[in-house]
Amino acid sequence: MKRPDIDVVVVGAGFAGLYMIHRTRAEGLSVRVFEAGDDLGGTWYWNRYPGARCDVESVEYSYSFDDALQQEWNWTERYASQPEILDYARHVADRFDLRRDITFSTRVVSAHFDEESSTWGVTTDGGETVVSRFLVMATGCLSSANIPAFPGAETFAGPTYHTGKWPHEGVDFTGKRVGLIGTGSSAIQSIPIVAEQAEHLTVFQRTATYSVPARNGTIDTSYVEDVKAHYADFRAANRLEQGGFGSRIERGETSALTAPEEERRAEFERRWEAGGFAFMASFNDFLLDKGSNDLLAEFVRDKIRTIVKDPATAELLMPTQVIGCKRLCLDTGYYDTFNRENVTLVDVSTTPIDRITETGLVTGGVAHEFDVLVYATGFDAMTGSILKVDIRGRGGQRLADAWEAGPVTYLGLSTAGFPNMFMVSGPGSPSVLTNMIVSIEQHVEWITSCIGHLSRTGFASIETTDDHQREWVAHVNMIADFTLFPRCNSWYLGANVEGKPRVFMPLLGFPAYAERCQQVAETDYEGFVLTPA
Ligand code: N01
Repeated sequence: MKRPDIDVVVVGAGFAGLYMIHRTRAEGLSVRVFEAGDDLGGTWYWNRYPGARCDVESVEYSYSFDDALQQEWNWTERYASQPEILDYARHVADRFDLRRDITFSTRVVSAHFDEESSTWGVTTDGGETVVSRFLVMATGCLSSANIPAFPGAETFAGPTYHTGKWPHEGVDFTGKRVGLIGTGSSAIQSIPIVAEQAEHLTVFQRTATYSVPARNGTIDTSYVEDVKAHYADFRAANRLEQGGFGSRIERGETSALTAPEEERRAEFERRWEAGGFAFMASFNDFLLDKGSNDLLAEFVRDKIRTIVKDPATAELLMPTQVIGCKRLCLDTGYYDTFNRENVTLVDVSTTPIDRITETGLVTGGVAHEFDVLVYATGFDAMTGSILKVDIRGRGGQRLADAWEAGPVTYLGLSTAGFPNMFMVSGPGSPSVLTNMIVSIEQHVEWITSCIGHLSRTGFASIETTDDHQREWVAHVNMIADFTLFPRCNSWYLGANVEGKPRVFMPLLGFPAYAERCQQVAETDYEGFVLTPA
């Protein structure tokens, strides 16, 4: 029988891994975190591309578990930049003495379950194997870079970068001709800044994106004072929101279809001027009714027509898909950047990228030349980083095989055949459709209280069943099917990665989900089999 070296091994030292340390210690258990980077911060450690910042307001995108922490930390901008969020993560780690349980620059390569001892043997790229009772994958939803396999990619003579693996020393584009592939959130934030520096920027767009002004700026101190005076209530109200944030957003309670045209336009206009995600809340049915969605989409297209001077470029920049079924982008000067003389937009939807060459790329038989290539091509979302680890459960079954037709989980927390393994914000949980920190706190609290309970009551293992996870996946998809979300080729569906099974992965509706998790815990972990030691 293998004897565990430690109670809990956690993979990843982002916001989830950090909070796992704090809560596991509070349960009186031992924990060790392995982190591939040489410092903590996860998403905010890796995504250092120009302009990287959060699209959830800073007073909300922060931990709520400690009142002194939320009172003492001061954000400087409405939407925090990557360096400031990373500083915050470091501050939290130091304040709660978290670093001593983290092993940096170490990637977990495999985790194999031993049925006899109900333990996980976790092996790192340094050759160390640790035996733990529990394994927690805190690897993040958007942490496995997606770089499409363009023929000839290795022949490009200049430097190449992916937005999610940006060099720590930064990149100086001065005097360079830059090619940038992609127009998602990362591209939309970086394009205006790269354009200011570069001699020329060519953007290769496959799908045009809806973007709304962020209206970022110095944080309003009287607003912060007010939030801080009522922080507990503010957090509690946010946890009752669909996305775990935005309780102070004014939400329209009627359909856009019933509002008189003038009133509707005025409301859209008011929200466009205010900036941020509140734009999607002017009426209540944008993600339920295509007719209503069309009205909002057309408003954004009108804005693009007004902002972008060249009609052909404006036409190309106009998205046609449902607005909101891919993550809405928030920008600072994105569309206006295409009025610059040194920026060219190239459509690669009808003529995909044929190949990368030594000096650029070829699309539709036309060569485009540049010195530097930036991939803003997103991530193998939600499952990519979990499946990069060779995880084997009961009977040596590989997780990659169990998920061959798409990820199957119960509550997004656990998967059958893989006892004592949990995922933080896994597929099937609200995760990416929420303020991630709210979801992370809810998951970490559930997982650690479950592990604490099992330890106190003498259970060796916990595992969900095939039936429960099948029902759960059906539930997640049924809810998505009520909405317009499945209508786009989004990364929520795995549609951005060639060959990835098409399954809607995140669950809509944070409050009902959190309630369900609570009920499960209160009913002796309904849906799980608990095995005594
Ligand atoms: O990635 P994306 P991202 N040929 O997948 C294109 C969060 N985030 O890193 O749409 C040509 O959105 C692809 O085209 P298409 C946020 O949740 C948040 O930008 O698949 N193009 C798309 O344009 C976000 O949603 C923040 O047709 C190809 C782009 O690459 C998520 O991270 C900031 C291609 C990828 O866009 C991911 O955002 C940044 C190909 N073969 C990120 N393959 C904030 O908080 C892909 N593309 C503000």
